[in-house]
Amino acid sequence: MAQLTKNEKLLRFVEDSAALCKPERVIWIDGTQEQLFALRDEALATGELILLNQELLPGCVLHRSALNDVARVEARTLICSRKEEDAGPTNNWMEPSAAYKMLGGIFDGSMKGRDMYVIPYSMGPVGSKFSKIGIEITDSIYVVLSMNIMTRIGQAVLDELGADGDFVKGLHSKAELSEEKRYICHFPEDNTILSVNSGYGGNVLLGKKCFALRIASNLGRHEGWMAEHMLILGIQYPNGDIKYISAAFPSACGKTNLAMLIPPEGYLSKGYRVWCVGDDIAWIRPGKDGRLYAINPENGFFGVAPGTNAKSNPNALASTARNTIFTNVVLNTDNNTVWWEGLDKNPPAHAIDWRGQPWNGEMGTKGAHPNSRFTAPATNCPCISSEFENPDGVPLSAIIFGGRRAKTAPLVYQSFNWQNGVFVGSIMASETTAAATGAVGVVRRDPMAMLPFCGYHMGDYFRHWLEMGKMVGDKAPKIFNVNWFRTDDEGHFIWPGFGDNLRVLEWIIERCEGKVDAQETAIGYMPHAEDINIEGLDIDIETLRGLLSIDKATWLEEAAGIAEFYKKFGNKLPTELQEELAGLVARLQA
Ligand code: GTP
Ligand code: SPV
Ligand code: MN
Repeated sequence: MAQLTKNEKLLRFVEDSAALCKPERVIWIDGTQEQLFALRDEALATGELILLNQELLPGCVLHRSALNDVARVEARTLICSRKEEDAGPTNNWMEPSAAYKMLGGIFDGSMKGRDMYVIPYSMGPVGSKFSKIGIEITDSIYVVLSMNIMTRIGQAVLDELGADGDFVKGLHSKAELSEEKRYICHFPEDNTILSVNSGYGGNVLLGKKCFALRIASNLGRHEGWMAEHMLILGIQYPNGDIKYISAAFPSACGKTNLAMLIPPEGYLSKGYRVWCVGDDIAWIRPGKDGRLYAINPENGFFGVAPGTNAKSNPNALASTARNTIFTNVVLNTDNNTVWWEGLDKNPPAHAIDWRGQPWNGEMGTKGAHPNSRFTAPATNCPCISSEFENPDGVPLSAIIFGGRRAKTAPLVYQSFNWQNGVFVGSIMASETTAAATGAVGVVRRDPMAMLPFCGYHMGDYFRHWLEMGKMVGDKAPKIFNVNWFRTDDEGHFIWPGFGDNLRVLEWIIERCEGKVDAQETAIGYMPHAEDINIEGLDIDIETLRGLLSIDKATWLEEAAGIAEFYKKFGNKLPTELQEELAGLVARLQA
Protein backbone atom coordinates (compact mmCIF):
# COMPACT_ATOMS: atom_id res chain seq x y z
CA MET A 1 0.00 0.00 0.00
CA ALA A 2 1.20 3.50 -0.81
CA GLN A 3 2.46 5.43 2.16
CA LEU A 4 -0.38 7.49 3.61
CA THR A 5 1.71 9.71 5.85
CA LYS A 6 5.15 11.25 6.12
CA ASN A 7 4.76 11.75 9.86
CA GLU A 8 7.99 10.27 11.25
CA LYS A 9 6.67 9.85 14.77
CA LEU A 10 3.68 7.93 13.44
CA LEU A 11 5.78 5.74 11.14
CA ARG A 12 8.05 4.90 14.06
CA PHE A 13 5.07 4.11 16.33
CA VAL A 14 3.66 1.70 13.75
CA GLU A 15 7.06 0.11 13.14
CA ASP A 16 7.74 -0.35 16.86
CA SER A 17 4.27 -1.76 17.49
CA ALA A 18 4.62 -4.23 14.63
CA ALA A 19 8.07 -5.30 15.86
CA LEU A 20 6.54 -5.97 19.29
CA CYS A 21 3.22 -7.59 18.37
CA LYS A 22 4.50 -9.46 15.28
CA PRO A 23 1.35 -9.37 13.15
CA GLU A 24 1.02 -11.08 9.80
CA ARG A 25 0.41 -7.77 7.99
CA VAL A 26 0.10 -4.07 8.79
CA ILE A 27 -3.02 -2.42 7.33
CA TRP A 28 -3.53 1.32 7.34
CA ILE A 29 -7.17 2.33 7.69
CA ASP A 30 -7.83 5.02 5.09
CA GLY A 31 -11.54 5.11 5.96
CA THR A 32 -12.91 4.34 2.50
CA GLN A 33 -16.23 2.48 2.29
CA GLU A 34 -14.53 -0.11 0.13
CA GLN A 35 -11.96 -0.93 2.77
CA LEU A 36 -14.48 -0.96 5.61
CA PHE A 37 -16.87 -3.25 3.71
CA ALA A 38 -14.04 -5.67 2.94
CA LEU A 39 -13.13 -5.79 6.62
CA ARG A 40 -16.74 -6.35 7.57
CA ASP A 41 -16.96 -9.26 5.15
CA GLU A 42 -13.85 -10.74 6.67
CA ALA A 43 -15.34 -10.48 10.17
CA LEU A 44 -18.61 -12.01 8.94
CA ALA A 45 -16.67 -14.92 7.48
CA THR A 46 -14.91 -15.67 10.76
CA GLY A 47 -18.06 -15.22 12.87
CA GLU A 48 -16.66 -12.21 14.73
CA LEU A 49 -19.71 -10.38 13.36
CA ILE A 50 -23.15 -11.67 12.39
CA LEU A 51 -25.05 -10.02 9.56
CA LEU A 52 -28.58 -8.99 10.60
CA ASN A 53 -31.69 -8.72 8.44
CA GLN A 54 -30.58 -6.19 5.82
CA GLU A 55 -34.12 -5.20 4.89
CA LEU A 56 -35.20 -4.42 8.45
CA LEU A 57 -31.80 -3.33 9.76
CA PRO A 58 -29.71 -2.16 6.79
CA GLY A 59 -26.00 -2.05 7.48
CA CYS A 60 -26.44 -3.59 10.94
CA VAL A 61 -24.40 -6.39 12.50
CA LEU A 62 -24.27 -8.25 15.81
CA HIS A 63 -21.20 -8.96 17.87
CA ARG A 64 -20.84 -11.18 20.94
CA SER A 65 -17.97 -10.55 23.27
CA ALA A 66 -16.22 -13.21 25.32
CA LEU A 67 -18.29 -14.19 28.37
CA ASN A 68 -15.71 -12.76 30.75
CA ASP A 69 -15.37 -9.49 28.87
CA VAL A 70 -18.60 -7.50 29.01
CA ALA A 71 -17.83 -4.24 30.83
CA ARG A 72 -15.10 -1.82 31.84
CA VAL A 73 -12.63 -3.31 34.30
CA GLU A 74 -11.90 -0.55 36.78
CA ALA A 75 -9.65 -2.71 38.96
CA ARG A 76 -7.36 -3.35 35.96
CA THR A 77 -7.40 0.23 34.66
CA LEU A 78 -4.23 2.10 35.62
CA ILE A 79 -2.81 5.59 35.50
CA CYS A 80 0.95 5.24 35.02
CA SER A 81 2.22 8.70 35.91
CA ARG A 82 5.84 9.01 37.02
CA LYS A 83 4.79 9.96 40.54
CA GLU A 84 2.16 7.90 42.35
CA GLU A 85 0.81 11.06 43.92
CA ASP A 86 -0.16 12.38 40.47
CA ALA A 87 -2.53 9.44 39.93
CA GLY A 88 -4.07 10.12 43.32
CA PRO A 89 -6.02 7.95 45.74
CA THR A 90 -8.92 7.15 43.37
CA ASN A 91 -6.81 5.59 40.58
CA ASN A 92 -4.78 2.40 40.35
CA TRP A 93 -1.15 3.24 39.70
CA MET A 94 1.97 1.60 38.36
CA GLU A 95 5.37 3.16 37.80
CA PRO A 96 5.72 3.75 34.01
CA SER A 97 8.90 1.79 33.31
CA ALA A 98 7.57 -1.18 35.28
CA ALA A 99 4.26 -0.93 33.40
CA TYR A 100 5.94 -0.70 29.98
CA LYS A 101 8.07 -3.72 30.88
CA MET A 102 5.13 -5.81 32.08
CA LEU A 103 2.96 -4.84 29.09
CA GLY A 104 5.86 -5.37 26.68
CA GLY A 105 5.87 -8.99 27.81
CA ILE A 106 2.14 -9.36 27.24
CA PHE A 107 2.10 -7.60 23.84
CA ASP A 108 5.14 -9.55 22.60
CA GLY A 109 3.87 -11.67 19.71
CA SER A 110 0.25 -10.99 20.67
CA MET A 111 -0.80 -10.42 17.04
CA LYS A 112 0.92 -13.51 15.54
CA GLY A 113 -1.19 -14.84 12.70
CA ARG A 114 -3.42 -11.74 12.74
CA ASP A 115 -3.52 -8.44 10.91
CA MET A 116 -2.66 -5.20 12.60
CA TYR A 117 -4.81 -2.16 11.76
CA VAL A 118 -3.65 1.43 12.09
CA ILE A 119 -6.60 3.77 12.70
CA PRO A 120 -6.01 7.52 12.45
CA TYR A 121 -8.89 9.24 14.25
CA SER A 122 -9.94 12.70 15.33
CA MET A 123 -11.79 13.47 18.54
CA GLY A 124 -13.91 16.44 17.50
CA PRO A 125 -14.60 17.62 13.94
CA VAL A 126 -11.48 17.28 11.78
CA GLY A 127 -9.66 20.58 11.81
CA SER A 128 -11.53 22.23 14.72
CA LYS A 129 -9.15 23.87 17.17
CA PHE A 130 -10.99 21.99 19.90
CA SER A 131 -10.11 18.68 18.26
CA LYS A 132 -7.26 16.27 18.98
CA ILE A 133 -5.85 13.44 16.91
CA GLY A 134 -5.23 9.89 18.06
CA ILE A 135 -3.82 6.77 16.44
CA GLU A 136 -5.21 3.43 17.54
CA ILE A 137 -3.33 0.32 16.53
CA THR A 138 -5.44 -2.81 17.02
CA ASP A 139 -5.84 -6.43 15.96
CA SER A 140 -9.66 -6.26 16.08
CA ILE A 141 -11.94 -5.59 13.11
CA TYR A 142 -14.74 -4.94 15.63
CA VAL A 143 -12.62 -2.09 16.98
CA VAL A 144 -11.92 -0.69 13.50
CA LEU A 145 -15.61 -0.69 12.56
CA SER A 146 -16.67 0.70 15.94
CA MET A 147 -14.06 3.48 15.81
CA ASN A 148 -15.42 4.36 12.36
CA ILE A 149 -18.80 4.99 14.01
CA MET A 150 -17.61 6.59 17.25
CA THR A 151 -14.95 8.92 15.79
CA ARG A 152 -13.87 10.54 12.53
CA ILE A 153 -11.27 8.27 10.93
CA GLY A 154 -9.08 7.86 7.88
CA GLN A 155 -7.02 9.81 5.37
CA ALA A 156 -8.53 13.22 6.22
CA VAL A 157 -7.16 12.80 9.73
CA LEU A 158 -3.67 11.93 8.43
CA ASP A 159 -3.80 14.99 6.19
CA GLU A 160 -4.73 17.11 9.19
CA LEU A 161 -1.92 15.52 11.21
CA GLY A 162 0.65 16.39 8.56
CA ALA A 163 4.34 15.54 8.75
CA ASP A 164 4.97 17.13 12.13
CA GLY A 165 1.65 16.93 13.95
CA ASP A 166 1.38 15.24 17.32
CA PHE A 167 -1.10 12.57 18.37
CA VAL A 168 -2.15 10.37 21.27
CA LYS A 169 -0.70 6.88 20.88
CA GLY A 170 -2.98 3.92 21.47
CA LEU A 171 -2.03 0.27 21.16
CA HIS A 172 -4.66 -2.43 21.61
CA SER A 173 -4.48 -6.18 21.27
CA LYS A 174 -7.14 -8.73 22.10
CA ALA A 175 -4.22 -11.07 22.75
CA GLU A 176 -5.85 -14.12 24.38
CA LEU A 177 -8.68 -12.20 26.11
CA SER A 178 -7.18 -13.44 29.34
CA GLU A 179 -8.74 -11.87 32.44
CA GLU A 180 -5.56 -12.30 34.45
CA LYS A 181 -3.49 -10.43 31.89
CA ARG A 182 -6.08 -7.76 31.05
CA TYR A 183 -4.75 -4.20 31.51
CA ILE A 184 -5.93 -0.77 30.42
CA CYS A 185 -2.95 1.52 31.08
CA HIS A 186 -2.60 5.27 30.58
CA PHE A 187 0.69 7.15 30.47
CA PRO A 188 -0.33 10.80 30.81
CA GLU A 189 3.23 12.11 30.49
CA ASP A 190 3.64 10.26 27.16
CA ASN A 191 0.07 10.69 25.87
CA THR A 192 0.02 6.94 25.45
CA ILE A 193 -2.61 4.24 26.07
CA LEU A 194 -1.93 0.49 26.13
CA SER A 195 -4.90 -1.87 26.30
CA VAL A 196 -4.58 -5.63 26.17
CA ASN A 197 -6.62 -8.82 26.59
CA SER A 198 -10.06 -7.20 26.26
CA GLY A 199 -12.50 -6.66 23.42
CA TYR A 200 -15.14 -4.65 25.33
CA GLY A 201 -16.00 -1.10 24.14
CA GLY A 202 -14.92 1.06 27.07
CA ASN A 203 -11.66 -0.89 27.39
CA VAL A 204 -10.74 -0.93 23.70
CA LEU A 205 -12.34 1.97 21.79
CA LEU A 206 -9.40 4.05 22.90
CA GLY A 207 -10.78 7.37 21.67
CA LYS A 208 -13.57 7.21 24.21
CA LYS A 209 -12.89 6.94 27.94
CA CYS A 210 -9.12 6.36 27.62
CA PHE A 211 -8.34 9.37 25.44
CA ALA A 212 -11.34 11.72 25.59
CA LEU A 213 -11.50 11.54 29.41
CA ARG A 214 -8.41 10.08 31.09
CA ILE A 215 -5.72 11.53 28.81
CA ALA A 216 -7.77 14.61 27.87
CA SER A 217 -8.46 15.50 31.52
CA ASN A 218 -4.68 15.77 31.91
CA LEU A 219 -4.36 17.89 28.76
CA GLY A 220 -7.22 20.13 29.85
CA ARG A 221 -5.71 20.65 33.26
CA HIS A 222 -2.54 22.04 31.71
CA GLU A 223 -4.16 23.84 28.77
CA GLY A 224 -7.06 25.48 30.66
CA TRP A 225 -10.07 23.40 29.58
CA MET A 226 -12.13 20.50 30.89
CA ALA A 227 -12.84 16.95 29.70
CA GLU A 228 -16.04 15.72 31.35
CA HIS A 229 -18.34 12.66 31.44
CA MET A 230 -21.27 14.77 30.28
CA LEU A 231 -24.09 14.85 27.78
CA ILE A 232 -24.82 18.11 25.97
CA LEU A 233 -28.34 19.10 24.90
CA GLY A 234 -30.17 22.14 23.59
CA ILE A 235 -33.70 23.07 24.63
CA GLN A 236 -35.51 24.97 21.93
CA TYR A 237 -38.26 27.29 23.19
CA PRO A 238 -41.43 28.08 21.25
CA ASN A 239 -39.89 31.45 20.25
CA GLY A 240 -36.92 29.65 18.65
CA ASP A 241 -34.32 30.41 21.36
CA ILE A 242 -32.07 27.47 22.21
CA LYS A 243 -30.41 27.09 25.64
CA TYR A 244 -27.65 24.55 26.15
CA ILE A 245 -27.09 22.35 29.19
CA SER A 246 -24.44 19.76 29.98
CA ALA A 247 -25.02 17.04 32.54
CA ALA A 248 -22.75 14.54 34.30
CA PHE A 249 -24.37 11.29 35.48
CA PRO A 250 -22.41 8.10 36.22
CA SER A 251 -22.39 5.23 33.72
CA ALA A 252 -25.85 3.86 32.89
CA CYS A 253 -27.59 6.62 34.86
CA GLY A 254 -29.45 8.37 32.07
CA LYS A 255 -27.18 10.59 29.93
CA THR A 256 -28.19 9.07 26.59
CA ASN A 257 -31.84 9.21 27.61
CA LEU A 258 -31.76 12.83 28.75
CA ALA A 259 -29.71 13.96 25.75
CA MET A 260 -32.35 12.67 23.32
CA LEU A 261 -35.53 13.31 25.27
CA ILE A 262 -38.81 13.92 23.54
CA PRO A 263 -40.85 16.65 25.24
CA PRO A 264 -44.17 15.60 26.83
CA GLU A 265 -47.26 16.26 24.71
CA GLY A 266 -48.16 19.58 26.36
CA TYR A 267 -44.68 20.89 25.57
CA LEU A 268 -44.48 19.49 22.03
CA SER A 269 -47.69 21.19 21.01
CA LYS A 270 -46.38 24.52 22.29
CA GLY A 271 -43.26 24.11 20.14
CA TYR A 272 -40.62 22.86 22.60
CA ARG A 273 -37.86 20.70 21.11
CA VAL A 274 -34.75 19.07 22.53
CA TRP A 275 -31.61 18.68 20.39
CA CYS A 276 -28.79 16.27 21.17
CA VAL A 277 -25.22 17.53 20.86
CA GLY A 278 -23.65 14.63 22.76
CA ASP A 279 -24.57 11.75 25.08
CA ASP A 280 -21.40 10.85 26.97
CA ILE A 281 -18.44 13.22 26.73
CA ALA A 282 -18.03 17.00 26.68
CA TRP A 283 -14.88 19.04 26.12
CA ILE A 284 -15.46 22.46 27.61
CA ARG A 285 -13.50 25.68 27.29
CA PRO A 286 -14.01 29.44 27.46
CA GLY A 287 -15.07 31.05 24.19
CA LYS A 288 -14.36 34.54 22.84
CA ASP A 289 -17.26 36.05 24.79
CA GLY A 290 -15.95 34.60 28.04
CA ARG A 291 -18.69 32.00 28.44
CA LEU A 292 -17.99 28.26 28.62
CA TYR A 293 -18.49 26.38 25.32
CA ALA A 294 -18.81 22.62 24.92
CA ILE A 295 -18.19 20.22 22.04
CA ASN A 296 -18.91 16.52 21.82
CA PRO A 297 -15.62 14.96 20.68
CA GLU A 298 -17.39 11.77 19.57
CA ASN A 299 -19.18 10.95 16.33
CA GLY A 300 -21.54 8.22 17.52
CA PHE A 301 -23.30 6.68 20.50
CA PHE A 302 -22.15 3.64 22.47
CA GLY A 303 -25.46 3.33 24.28
CA VAL A 304 -27.00 0.94 26.79
CA ALA A 305 -29.51 -1.29 24.94
CA PRO A 306 -31.72 -2.72 27.75
CA GLY A 307 -34.55 -0.37 28.62
CA THR A 308 -34.32 1.47 25.29
CA ASN A 309 -37.73 1.37 23.62
CA ALA A 310 -40.18 3.37 21.52
CA LYS A 311 -41.57 5.04 24.63
CA SER A 312 -38.47 5.59 26.81
CA ASN A 313 -36.13 6.79 24.05
CA PRO A 314 -37.52 6.69 20.49
CA ASN A 315 -34.62 8.81 19.24
CA ALA A 316 -32.04 6.30 20.47
CA LEU A 317 -34.06 3.48 18.96
CA ALA A 318 -34.24 5.31 15.63
CA SER A 319 -30.48 5.89 15.82
CA THR A 320 -29.99 2.11 15.76
CA ALA A 321 -32.13 1.52 12.65
CA ARG A 322 -29.15 1.31 10.29
CA ASN A 323 -25.35 1.03 10.16
CA THR A 324 -25.28 -0.01 13.81
CA ILE A 325 -23.19 -2.60 15.63
CA PHE A 326 -25.09 -4.37 18.41
CA THR A 327 -23.07 -6.06 21.14
CA ASN A 328 -24.33 -8.82 23.47
CA VAL A 329 -28.05 -8.44 22.70
CA VAL A 330 -30.50 -11.24 21.77
CA LEU A 331 -30.56 -12.54 18.19
CA ASN A 332 -34.11 -13.36 17.03
CA THR A 333 -33.54 -16.32 14.74
CA ASP A 334 -37.01 -16.16 13.18
CA ASN A 335 -36.31 -12.88 11.39
CA ASN A 336 -32.62 -12.23 12.10
CA THR A 337 -33.23 -9.05 14.11
CA VAL A 338 -32.25 -8.07 17.63
CA TRP A 339 -34.05 -7.89 20.97
CA TRP A 340 -33.24 -6.88 24.54
CA GLU A 341 -35.04 -6.67 27.87
CA GLY A 342 -37.24 -3.60 27.90
CA LEU A 343 -37.49 -3.27 24.09
CA ASP A 344 -41.06 -4.58 24.21
CA LYS A 345 -43.03 -7.20 26.10
CA ASN A 346 -42.61 -9.83 23.36
CA PRO A 347 -39.32 -11.65 23.65
CA PRO A 348 -38.70 -13.75 20.54
CA ALA A 349 -39.89 -17.34 20.60
CA HIS A 350 -36.73 -18.57 18.89
CA ALA A 351 -33.55 -16.82 19.72
CA ILE A 352 -29.91 -16.94 20.73
CA ASP A 353 -28.93 -15.11 23.91
CA TRP A 354 -25.86 -12.93 24.46
CA ARG A 355 -23.91 -16.01 25.52
CA GLY A 356 -24.56 -17.64 22.13
CA GLN A 357 -27.00 -20.20 23.59
CA PRO A 358 -30.52 -21.08 22.38
CA TRP A 359 -32.98 -18.88 24.31
CA ASN A 360 -36.57 -17.79 24.59
CA GLY A 361 -38.43 -15.44 26.89
CA GLU A 362 -39.70 -18.26 29.10
CA MET A 363 -36.35 -19.43 30.37
CA GLY A 364 -36.13 -17.03 33.28
CA THR A 365 -32.66 -15.82 32.32
CA LYS A 366 -31.80 -12.49 30.73
CA GLY A 367 -31.39 -12.76 26.98
CA ALA A 368 -29.32 -9.60 26.58
CA HIS A 369 -26.47 -8.74 28.92
CA PRO A 370 -27.47 -5.83 31.24
CA ASN A 371 -24.54 -3.88 29.75
CA SER A 372 -25.31 -4.86 26.15
CA ARG A 373 -24.87 -1.87 23.86
CA PHE A 374 -25.46 -0.36 20.44
CA THR A 375 -22.80 1.53 18.49
CA ALA A 376 -24.71 3.95 16.26
CA PRO A 377 -23.70 6.93 14.10
CA ALA A 378 -24.72 10.29 15.59
CA THR A 379 -26.08 11.36 12.21
CA ASN A 380 -28.77 8.66 12.53
CA CYS A 381 -30.32 10.47 15.48
CA PRO A 382 -33.52 12.30 14.52
CA CYS A 383 -32.85 15.01 17.13
CA ILE A 384 -29.15 15.56 16.41
CA SER A 385 -28.37 19.24 16.91
CA SER A 386 -27.53 21.50 13.97
CA GLU A 387 -24.53 22.50 16.15
CA PHE A 388 -23.20 18.95 16.38
CA GLU A 389 -20.35 19.76 13.97
CA ASN A 390 -19.87 23.34 15.10
CA PRO A 391 -16.12 23.60 15.65
CA ASP A 392 -16.63 26.26 18.34
CA GLY A 393 -19.15 24.27 20.37
CA VAL A 394 -22.27 25.53 22.14
CA PRO A 395 -22.49 28.01 25.07
CA LEU A 396 -23.56 26.42 28.35
CA SER A 397 -26.27 28.02 30.49
CA ALA A 398 -26.29 25.27 33.12
CA ILE A 399 -24.26 22.30 34.30
CA ILE A 400 -26.14 19.48 35.99
CA PHE A 401 -24.84 16.72 38.25
CA GLY A 402 -26.91 13.70 39.16
CA GLY A 403 -26.93 10.08 40.14
CA ARG A 404 -29.04 7.13 41.11
CA ARG A 405 -30.16 7.63 44.68
CA ALA A 406 -33.15 5.70 46.04
CA LYS A 407 -33.28 8.11 49.00
CA THR A 408 -31.47 11.27 50.19
CA ALA A 409 -31.11 13.39 47.03
CA PRO A 410 -34.15 15.46 46.03
CA LEU A 411 -35.49 15.75 42.48
CA VAL A 412 -33.55 18.96 41.89
CA TYR A 413 -31.63 21.69 43.69
CA GLN A 414 -29.41 24.55 42.64
CA SER A 415 -26.03 25.30 44.14
CA PHE A 416 -25.51 28.72 45.77
CA ASN A 417 -22.64 29.66 43.43
CA TRP A 418 -19.82 28.08 41.38
CA GLN A 419 -17.68 27.13 44.37
CA ASN A 420 -20.68 25.57 46.09
CA GLY A 421 -21.51 23.88 42.77
CA VAL A 422 -18.06 22.30 42.61
CA PHE A 423 -18.75 21.02 46.13
CA VAL A 424 -22.09 19.59 44.94
CA GLY A 425 -20.27 17.78 42.09
CA SER A 426 -17.54 16.53 44.41
CA ILE A 427 -20.04 14.88 46.80
CA MET A 428 -21.97 13.03 44.08
CA ALA A 429 -22.85 9.48 44.95
CA SER A 430 -24.69 6.88 42.92
CA GLU A 431 -25.67 3.22 42.92
CA THR A 432 -23.25 1.21 40.79
CA THR A 433 -24.47 -0.30 37.49
CA ALA A 434 -23.51 -3.08 35.07
CA ALA A 435 -21.36 -0.67 33.03
CA ALA A 436 -18.36 -1.77 35.09
CA THR A 437 -17.55 -5.22 36.43
CA GLY A 438 -18.28 -5.70 40.13
CA ALA A 439 -21.26 -5.31 42.45
CA VAL A 440 -24.38 -3.54 41.13
CA GLY A 441 -26.62 -1.28 43.22
CA VAL A 442 -24.05 -0.27 45.85
CA VAL A 443 -23.92 3.46 46.62
CA ARG A 444 -20.44 4.85 46.00
CA ARG A 445 -19.01 8.35 45.81
CA ASP A 446 -18.47 9.30 42.19
CA PRO A 447 -17.38 12.96 42.00
CA MET A 448 -18.63 14.64 38.81
CA ALA A 449 -19.31 11.08 37.48
CA MET A 450 -15.55 11.01 36.85
CA LEU A 451 -14.36 8.52 39.48
CA PRO A 452 -13.34 5.92 36.84
CA PHE A 453 -12.28 8.53 34.27
CA CYS A 454 -10.25 11.30 35.91
CA GLY A 455 -6.68 10.72 34.74
CA TYR A 456 -4.97 12.53 37.62
CA HIS A 457 -5.24 13.31 41.32
CA MET A 458 -8.88 14.07 42.07
CA GLY A 459 -7.87 16.76 44.58
CA ASP A 460 -6.07 18.58 41.75
CA TYR A 461 -9.15 17.99 39.57
CA PHE A 462 -11.36 19.76 42.13
CA ARG A 463 -8.81 22.60 42.16
CA HIS A 464 -9.00 22.78 38.35
CA TRP A 465 -12.80 23.08 38.52
CA LEU A 466 -12.47 25.96 41.00
CA GLU A 467 -9.91 27.68 38.75
CA MET A 468 -12.12 27.32 35.67
CA GLY A 469 -14.90 29.06 37.60
CA LYS A 470 -12.56 31.94 38.39
CA MET A 471 -11.56 32.13 34.73
CA VAL A 472 -15.14 32.69 33.54
CA GLY A 473 -16.37 34.62 36.60
CA ASP A 474 -19.99 35.74 36.45
CA LYS A 475 -20.37 34.23 32.97
CA ALA A 476 -20.10 30.75 34.48
CA PRO A 477 -23.00 28.35 33.94
CA LYS A 478 -25.19 27.80 37.02
CA ILE A 479 -24.72 24.41 38.67
CA PHE A 480 -27.58 22.08 39.64
CA ASN A 481 -28.13 18.56 40.97
CA VAL A 482 -30.91 16.19 39.90
CA ASN A 483 -32.09 12.72 40.92
CA TRP A 484 -34.63 10.87 38.75
CA PHE A 485 -34.30 7.69 40.79
CA ARG A 486 -35.95 8.27 44.17
CA THR A 487 -38.09 5.24 45.09
CA ASP A 488 -41.17 4.65 47.27
CA ASP A 489 -41.44 2.03 50.00
CA GLU A 490 -42.13 -0.67 47.40
CA GLY A 491 -39.00 0.29 45.47
CA HIS A 492 -40.82 1.92 42.54
CA PHE A 493 -39.44 5.06 40.94
CA ILE A 494 -41.62 7.99 42.07
CA TRP A 495 -40.70 10.45 39.33
CA PRO A 496 -41.81 9.36 35.81
CA GLY A 497 -38.46 10.41 34.32
CA PHE A 498 -37.46 10.25 30.64
CA GLY A 499 -39.38 12.88 28.56
CA ASP A 500 -40.92 14.32 31.70
CA ASN A 501 -37.47 15.33 32.90
CA LEU A 502 -37.94 18.35 30.64
CA ARG A 503 -40.22 19.73 33.36
CA VAL A 504 -37.20 19.92 35.64
CA LEU A 505 -34.92 21.30 32.92
CA GLU A 506 -37.45 24.06 32.34
CA TRP A 507 -37.17 25.14 35.99
CA ILE A 508 -33.38 25.01 35.71
CA ILE A 509 -33.32 27.35 32.70
CA GLU A 510 -35.81 29.69 34.38
CA ARG A 511 -33.46 29.86 37.36
CA CYS A 512 -30.54 30.68 35.05
CA GLU A 513 -32.55 33.55 33.62
CA GLY A 514 -33.75 34.80 36.99
CA LYS A 515 -37.36 34.18 36.00
CA VAL A 516 -38.41 32.06 38.95
CA ASP A 517 -38.06 32.27 42.70
CA ALA A 518 -36.76 29.45 44.89
CA GLN A 519 -36.59 28.46 48.52
CA GLU A 520 -33.24 28.54 50.23
CA THR A 521 -32.50 25.27 52.03
CA ALA A 522 -29.46 23.84 53.78
CA ILE A 523 -28.26 22.13 50.59
CA GLY A 524 -29.13 24.80 48.04
CA TYR A 525 -32.01 26.52 46.25
CA MET A 526 -35.02 24.28 45.76
CA PRO A 527 -38.14 24.83 43.68
CA HIS A 528 -41.45 25.83 45.20
CA ALA A 529 -43.49 22.76 44.26
CA GLU A 530 -45.93 25.00 42.33
CA ASP A 531 -43.09 26.01 40.01
CA ILE A 532 -42.55 22.52 38.55
CA ASN A 533 -45.15 21.89 35.88
CA ILE A 534 -46.94 18.59 36.61
CA GLU A 535 -49.85 19.13 34.24
CA GLY A 536 -50.73 15.86 32.51
CA LEU A 537 -48.76 13.75 35.01
CA ASP A 538 -50.05 11.09 37.38
CA ILE A 539 -48.26 12.84 40.22
CA ASP A 540 -49.99 15.19 42.66
CA ILE A 541 -48.40 18.19 44.31
CA GLU A 542 -47.96 16.34 47.62
CA THR A 543 -45.91 13.62 45.92
CA LEU A 544 -43.87 16.34 44.26
CA ARG A 545 -43.33 17.99 47.64
CA GLY A 546 -42.08 14.62 48.86
CA LEU A 547 -39.61 14.43 45.95
CA LEU A 548 -38.40 17.90 46.85
CA SER A 549 -38.02 17.20 50.56
CA ILE A 550 -34.76 16.63 52.33
CA ASP A 551 -34.32 14.86 55.62
CA LYS A 552 -31.85 16.67 57.86
CA ALA A 553 -30.79 13.59 59.82
CA THR A 554 -30.07 11.69 56.59
CA TRP A 555 -28.12 14.64 55.24
CA LEU A 556 -26.07 14.91 58.43
CA GLU A 557 -25.15 11.24 57.93
CA GLU A 558 -24.37 12.08 54.32
CA ALA A 559 -22.10 14.91 55.48
CA ALA A 560 -20.24 12.50 57.77
CA GLY A 561 -19.74 10.17 54.76
CA ILE A 562 -18.41 13.08 52.72
CA ALA A 563 -15.97 14.07 55.48
CA GLU A 564 -14.70 10.49 55.49
CA PHE A 565 -14.39 10.47 51.67
CA TYR A 566 -12.59 13.82 51.66
CA LYS A 567 -9.92 12.43 54.02
CA LYS A 568 -8.58 10.38 51.09
CA PHE A 569 -7.39 13.52 49.37
CA GLY A 570 -5.24 14.79 52.26
CA ASN A 571 -3.75 18.21 51.67
CA LYS A 572 -4.71 18.08 47.98
CA LEU A 573 -8.33 18.74 48.93
CA PRO A 574 -8.97 22.44 48.24
CA THR A 575 -9.75 24.25 51.51
CA GLU A 576 -12.71 25.83 49.70
CA LEU A 577 -14.41 22.42 49.61
CA GLN A 578 -13.66 21.77 53.29
CA GLU A 579 -15.30 25.15 53.99
CA GLU A 580 -18.30 24.23 51.87
CA LEU A 581 -18.72 21.02 53.85
CA ALA A 582 -18.52 22.92 57.14
CA GLY A 583 -21.10 25.37 55.80
CA LEU A 584 -23.45 22.55 54.88
CA VAL A 585 -23.17 20.98 58.33
CA ALA A 586 -23.75 24.35 60.03
CA ARG A 587 -26.87 24.99 57.94
CA LEU A 588 -28.20 21.49 58.65
CA GLN A 589 -27.69 21.99 62.38
CA ALA A 590 -29.15 25.50 62.46
P1 GTP B 1 -23.23 5.36 29.86
O1 GTP B 1 -23.34 5.16 28.38
O2 GTP B 1 -22.88 4.08 30.59
O3 GTP B 1 -22.33 6.48 30.27
O4 GTP B 1 -24.71 5.61 30.42
P2 GTP B 1 -25.80 6.78 30.29
O5 GTP B 1 -25.62 7.73 31.42
O6 GTP B 1 -25.85 7.33 28.92
O7 GTP B 1 -27.13 5.95 30.64
P3 GTP B 1 -28.45 5.69 29.80
O8 GTP B 1 -29.12 6.94 29.33
O9 GTP B 1 -28.14 4.68 28.78
O10 GTP B 1 -29.40 5.05 30.91
C1 GTP B 1 -29.20 3.79 31.43
C2 GTP B 1 -30.36 3.29 32.24
O11 GTP B 1 -31.02 4.31 32.98
C3 GTP B 1 -31.43 2.66 31.37
O12 GTP B 1 -31.79 1.43 31.95
C4 GTP B 1 -32.57 3.64 31.41
O13 GTP B 1 -33.79 2.99 31.23
C5 GTP B 1 -32.42 4.27 32.78
N1 GTP B 1 -32.96 5.66 32.80
C6 GTP B 1 -32.56 6.69 32.03
N2 GTP B 1 -33.26 7.81 32.30
C7 GTP B 1 -34.13 7.48 33.28
C8 GTP B 1 -35.14 8.23 33.99
O14 GTP B 1 -35.36 9.42 33.78
N3 GTP B 1 -35.83 7.54 34.94
C9 GTP B 1 -35.60 6.22 35.22
N4 GTP B 1 -36.31 5.64 36.16
N5 GTP B 1 -34.67 5.49 34.55
C10 GTP B 1 -33.94 6.11 33.60
C1 SPV C 1 -19.65 4.10 30.48
O1 SPV C 1 -19.41 3.04 31.08
O2 SPV C 1 -19.73 5.20 31.09
C2 SPV C 1 -19.90 4.11 29.02
C3 SPV C 1 -19.62 2.89 28.29
O3 SPV C 1 -20.25 5.13 28.47
S1 SPV C 1 -17.90 2.65 28.08
O4 SPV C 1 -17.54 3.17 26.77
O5 SPV C 1 -17.69 1.23 28.19
O6 SPV C 1 -17.17 3.37 29.10
MN1 MN D 1 -20.24 6.87 29.83
